[in-house]
Amino acid sequence: MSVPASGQIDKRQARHLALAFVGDGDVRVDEIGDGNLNVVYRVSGPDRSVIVKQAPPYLRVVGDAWPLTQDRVRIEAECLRLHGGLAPGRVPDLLHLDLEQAAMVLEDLHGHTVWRTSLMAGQHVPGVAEQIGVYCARTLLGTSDLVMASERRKALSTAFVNPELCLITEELVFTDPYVDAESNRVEPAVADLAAQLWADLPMRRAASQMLWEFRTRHEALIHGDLHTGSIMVAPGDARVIDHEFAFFGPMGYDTGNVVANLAFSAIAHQEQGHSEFAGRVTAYTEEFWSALVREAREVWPRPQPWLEIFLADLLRDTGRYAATELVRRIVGLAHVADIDSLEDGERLRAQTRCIAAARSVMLGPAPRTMTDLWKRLTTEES
Ligand code: SR1
Ligand code: MG
Repeated sequence: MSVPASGQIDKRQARHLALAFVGDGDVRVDEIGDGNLNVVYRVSGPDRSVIVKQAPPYLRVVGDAWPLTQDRVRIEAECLRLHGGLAPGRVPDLLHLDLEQAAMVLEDLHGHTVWRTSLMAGQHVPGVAEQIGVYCARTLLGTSDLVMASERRKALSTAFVNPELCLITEELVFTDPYVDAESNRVEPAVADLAAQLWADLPMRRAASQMLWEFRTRHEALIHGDLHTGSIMVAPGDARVIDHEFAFFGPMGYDTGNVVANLAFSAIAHQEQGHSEFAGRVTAYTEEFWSALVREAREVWPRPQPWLEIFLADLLRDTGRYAATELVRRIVGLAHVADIDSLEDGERLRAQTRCIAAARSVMLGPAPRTMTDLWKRLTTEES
């Protein structure tokens, strides 16, 4: 079946792709995606339901004006296979890949919720923070030169060159939020905060150094967009989705995204007076980091006596990348619902705290522990 002129598959084509998996008969197709990049359908048949995810040759939310490579589907599929092999059970099953239509058929995680959604609702989902810590340790160390055979890693590095999606991050995370760029979305209430940031030379210097590191530190095959909207959860079962930003980059970018997005949740709940759930989010962060450290000790190559240095460096980078995520979600193009959904006064306080916390972590001393980092990210000012 050929791709339509729009470059976006329709319900009929989604049904066709899914038919072999859902059973012939009464088949229903619903468009369910609301993401920035792709088109997502749920196809339900007599036997089961599956997800059909397709990448049009442009950014879905913008359309033709922002062309984008469809090679992102191949990268997502290959990363799903590789990360799924290293961290079994932590990604959805890839049932079928159709490169011609830039589409995949995936396991439907219909009992799961997007983690951001359950965090915003204050729902406790046990076990998932720990599983994400294990996922990060296994995928990051497992695709690094510490664990993966050098020849295999060099062969893989060309398959994951991902220039167009990296450029999105380079611009939207490390560049535009630090200047008065057209792409930024700055609410009038935070205009002064944004102007102060654009005049803040130490912050601009730190962000441009991190842009350099993001471009040049090919440490591991990272997910590349590991916020709480890229994680689906059910009690005791976390699944990581949306691997299209994957490339060989700095490990701390993934761990920093996890921590920053938990920080958005904690800050938003604190501002709403939900101190108990904010405390729960603090516990998630500790569980995430302890599991990561525990698993890193398991997979660490015994002959290399610098594990403690590695962990200290990763903690520092986790803080620095968390800081850039905090900044870009307040003054950059793509915001987070945890903060944007707050009422005016609460939102302004949360936004101000995010920028102040980012500054303290980006420019301050390296954190000694996750507890130390988390306090600097989330402690309420008196
Ligand atoms: C224009 S794309 C905006 C954001 O959506 C993705 O999830 C990435 O976070 C990207 O920065
Ligand atoms: Mg996504």
